[in-house]
Parts: sequence; structure tokens; C-alpha cells
Amino acid sequence: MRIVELRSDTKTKPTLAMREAMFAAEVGDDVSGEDPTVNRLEELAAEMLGKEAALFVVSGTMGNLSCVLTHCRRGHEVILGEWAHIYWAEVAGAAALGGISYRPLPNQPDGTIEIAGIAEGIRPPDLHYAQTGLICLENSHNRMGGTVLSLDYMAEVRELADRHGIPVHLDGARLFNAAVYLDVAVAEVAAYADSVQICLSKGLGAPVGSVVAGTAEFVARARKVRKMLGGGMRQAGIIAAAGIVALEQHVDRLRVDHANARLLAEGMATISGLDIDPDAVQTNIVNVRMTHDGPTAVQFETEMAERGVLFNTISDTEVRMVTHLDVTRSDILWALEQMTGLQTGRKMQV
Ligand code: TLP
Repeated sequence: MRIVELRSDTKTKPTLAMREAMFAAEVGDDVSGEDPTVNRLEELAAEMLGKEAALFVVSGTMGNLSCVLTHCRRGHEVILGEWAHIYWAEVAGAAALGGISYRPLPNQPDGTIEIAGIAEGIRPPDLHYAQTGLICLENSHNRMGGTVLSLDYMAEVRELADRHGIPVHLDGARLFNAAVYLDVAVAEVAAYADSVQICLSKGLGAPVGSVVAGTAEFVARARKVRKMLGGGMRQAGIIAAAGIVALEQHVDRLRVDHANARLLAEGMATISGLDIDPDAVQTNIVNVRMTHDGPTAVQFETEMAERGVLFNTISDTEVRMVTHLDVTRSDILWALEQMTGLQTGRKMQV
């Protein structure tokens, strides 16, 4: 049966070029800094992100947690969006492991947090209050549908944070998607943050891994935190090699994923029971609502899975579809045909 995998861009399989690079990778013990392939990946990522240094980590979750633990002390409070992945889907790691509390603020549909809200959320230096230790942004914004924070917005947050002497961390799991959408170098977006986490294993297609970047001093401390979290890897060049291919070969092609997401959204806008504004789709994530007379999200997910089109429910009334390098334009057209067939059949039954 034909399968179109839209559950996540994490589902990509390594390309032949990645497998060859992994096979040929020169390796050493990365815990003592002796893996030349990991070192090369870290240098490349730091250069692309415009930062002094970078650190290879196992996952986006470990990258974000390492950064939060490096910026903050116990008792600090982190300002972030209520739909920030760090708050919503990373097992409250900073609270559980770091004694750090979160100050979640409402996310706007475009992924921003209102500047006035952040300003209000920053704690004054009162004896009773927690100290605001960090502001976290996410770009592109996963839960809000792959929306991109503008450079103007990033600059506003930076300016506010600087006025209060608070660092900014950027969860850039899909930062390259954001940069491609904005048509700027990824370093231009990262410039507004003190630390940034990028995922190699999402749209860039590597099988494993993320990178965090910042000043050399910050990264040296984050390296120690990574060790504490059990993230010191040995001959990690085997997986870092695929990460290098991801950064060298898979950035520009993200445009294809964005075009496919747009095509998918435009097609779904014409299918009964589904409610979507194709103009709201900016990158590779498509969130679709079910109309009140349409199927439930779970029903739609289950029935489409039976037809080979896989995606995830994100609420009672909403599903998420994600395009990536293992999904072609022809896959999108086929998926749309399946959806039209299902919805037309449903209407005829009524
Ligand atoms: N996102 C995944 C998971 O939620 C399953 C997905 O499918 O979108 N930041 C952002 C913005 C993310 O979207 C994710 C993962 C992470 C961090 C965490 O990365 P990993 O999964 O590598 O720990």
C-alpha cells in the first residue's frame, strides 16, 4: 500500500549520501574532544549560526534543557509561550531537574508572545519574587502551525531583554525553515538570541541529533551540563557525519517542503468538512480544523490512516500534517485525492 508520511518531519530516513558519510566517518572519543567529525559539525553549525561555538547533543529536548540549565539557577523563572515546545512537550525537564519554574504566557496565532505581556511577566527585584532568568522564543513555531517570528519581533524581544539584563534562548528546532521563509541567512535570525538550539533530525533529514550554539564560554558550560545529563557521547562522529550532510545539502531544499505544504493546504481548502486558510501556511507544518459538521479529528486521522495517509491529531478538532524530504509533490496530490474520496463518500452516506 502507498504510504504518505505526514506525521512529522522527524520521520525522515537518512539519505544515501548520509549513509555513505556515516560509513566513511572518521571518529574518536568525543567526550575528550577527539572526534574529528563531531568537531567539524560543531564548527560548521557555529559558523552558519553566527555564534562562537556549538555543541552536538542527542535531541532537541536535550539541547533546550542544556541551555535552560546553563542560563538559569535553581529558583529562577523562565518566560515562554504556553505553546512553546519547551513548556508543552519536554516533560517539564527544567523544573524536574533544575528547580526552575516556568512563566507561560499566551501565544498569539502567529507564534509570538505579546511584547507588553513579556514586559509585565519580567519580575521586579522584590524580595518575594522569583528572579526572571531567561526568555525563550520558538521559530518557526511548531504548535501554532509552523509560523515564523519576524526579525522585527525578534529585535523587540532582544531590546526588552537587554533593558532588563535577561538572556534570550531560541528553540530553533525548525530555524532553517524560518530562515528560508524569511529569505535570510540563518545567522540573521539567531543573532537576536544568546543561545540557540537547532534540530538536524527534522526537516534537515538527519537520523539523530541537534546542535546548541552561543558564546564559547556559554558552550563550555553547556558541555558540562550535557555531561551531567548523560549526553556525553563517544564515537559520535558516526551520527554527526549525517548532520554535516544535512547542513550542507538540505537547507535550500526546504523550499520544496514549504511549496508542498502550501499545495496541501490549497487542496484541503476545497474539501468539505475541513477548514483551512492556505495563506496562514508559511513553512512545512499544516494545521487543519474540522468544521462543526465534519468528522472529528480522531475519526479523520483513523480513516485516512486506513487509506495510507498518516498524520496526527493535535486537539479534538484539529490535525497536523508536516511535509519533509521523504514527501513528494506527487505524494501530496495522491493524499489530496484520498481525502476528497473519503469526504465525498461521507457526504453521499448522509
Ligand atoms: N517536535 C516533535 C515532537 O513534538 C514529537 C514534532 O514532531 O514536531 N522544539 C520543537 C519546536 C520541536 O518541535 C521539537 C520536537 C523539539 C523541540 C524536541 O526535539 P526532539 O524530539 O529531538 O527532542
